[in-house]
Amino acid sequence: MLTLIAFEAAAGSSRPNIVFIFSDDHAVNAIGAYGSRINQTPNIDRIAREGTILLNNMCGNSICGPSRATVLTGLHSHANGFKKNGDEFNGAQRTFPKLLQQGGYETAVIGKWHLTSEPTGFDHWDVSTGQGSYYNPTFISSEGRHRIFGYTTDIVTDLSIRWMQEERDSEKPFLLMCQFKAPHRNWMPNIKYLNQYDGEQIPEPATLLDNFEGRTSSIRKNSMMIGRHMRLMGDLQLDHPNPNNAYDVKSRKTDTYSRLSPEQRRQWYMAFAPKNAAFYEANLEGEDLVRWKYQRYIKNYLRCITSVDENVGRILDYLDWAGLAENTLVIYSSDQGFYLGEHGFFDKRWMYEESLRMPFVARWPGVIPAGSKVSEITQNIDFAPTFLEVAGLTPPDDMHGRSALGLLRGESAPDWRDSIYYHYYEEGGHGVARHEGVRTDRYKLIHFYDVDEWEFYDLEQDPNEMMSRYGDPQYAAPIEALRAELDSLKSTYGVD
Ligand code: SGN
Ligand code: CA
Repeated sequence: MLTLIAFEAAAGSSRPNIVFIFSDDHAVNAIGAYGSRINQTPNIDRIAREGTILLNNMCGNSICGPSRATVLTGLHSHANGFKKNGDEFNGAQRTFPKLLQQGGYETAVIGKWHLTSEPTGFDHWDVSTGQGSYYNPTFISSEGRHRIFGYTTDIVTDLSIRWMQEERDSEKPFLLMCQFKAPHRNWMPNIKYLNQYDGEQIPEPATLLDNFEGRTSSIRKNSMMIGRHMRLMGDLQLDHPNPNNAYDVKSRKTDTYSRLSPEQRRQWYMAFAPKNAAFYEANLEGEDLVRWKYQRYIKNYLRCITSVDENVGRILDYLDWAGLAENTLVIYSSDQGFYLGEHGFFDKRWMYEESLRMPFVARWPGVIPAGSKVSEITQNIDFAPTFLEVAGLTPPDDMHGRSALGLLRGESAPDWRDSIYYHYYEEGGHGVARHEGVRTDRYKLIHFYDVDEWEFYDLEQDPNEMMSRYGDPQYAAPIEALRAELDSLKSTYGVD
């Protein structure tokens, strides 16, 4: 059974609320607090400024369902059973929301779930069906399906605020998991931001035109290139809706705009029709076409983030107004990172930095020192034990992760881990081969085990991972050390 450990929060004797704001595919490279060169996120940055930022936080399997299953269980994919999207999460297993609930917390999850089975361990749940829709989305709760008119990120926030204000048991501390669909593919912004960034050039990543020299055949076989694989129709709005037909043929086929109201369709037409006419006029080819596609993609991705950030601001504002800010741990994170044109990619899955890294900023006044930074290597296996300790509960010993509360408080942890284990299991999605690997503060070793190809990077010398050093005699010692570390991590976590 759970034991309550002595709870000593500077903020008071009552156990804190936990508001976990989680988005989908938000890369650190598109967050101001992480040094974004391409956008501003004042509200997410506010959490970091008034709290802390985990600078080296990573996932264990860079894909949606698996990352979420790990967050809930504190276990790597092989142990929680959810290795790839489409698997069914075993809701009978131990999760941190269940332990919080048993420990006296009121619990809720609102927004994207994507774990196939119904949520368990929540007093209240109201989640998107599947991936969810950007416009006029359908939700499913214990009472059945319902559809709400409006824009997804606003709606998930409305439902979250309503639950905190009107629906929860206010006698209990609470856990709210507020989980946005955005900025997931196909990057549909809110009407009011359809013209944000018009006339601007968003800086390109240095590796947009990567030719994959110096790496294995595995990276070349991908199907996630902005140039070759991102669709002009569906992904890049060249099929803007026809405002005169309720459902034109293209919309019905791709389902891109079929959920939009006539007025929403008209706004989309006004925003994209002129830009699309200019695109056809220009007749771009080759690198020029890749650069145009990058601009169209990144602007829509960033417009989606504008709504995410705005709604993070609404939640912070609500917590202030309701007098909850002082005794609430609020976190902003995302299920994995994403490629914003680095290596010419979109999507995630690889163990390369941009999708491996997960944002994590957290504020808890009086406990987390304002403006602090954590450099230790943390991972999504640590979320569950951290939240349990925050709630005054003892994290079970057999969770793979470890509570990072001490790090969040600004304490040093000399025996903190110095490497993480990674394993991507899906076969074929976006042409990414299965792989596992290990990363330390300086080095990364990746094994594409189906084809037995290895890559090794010195992140200090080569932060963009453009040259694998596997087999380079100069790196013989660290390569051997990382191979041993990989074996050791697998035995620690019980990987077959
Ligand atoms: C969809 C997307 C993919 C994406 C997966 C997984 N295609 O299938 O690009 O990799 O989701 O995303 S789309 O045409 O439907 O947009 S995840 O976040 O759920 O893991
Ligand atoms: Ca995701």
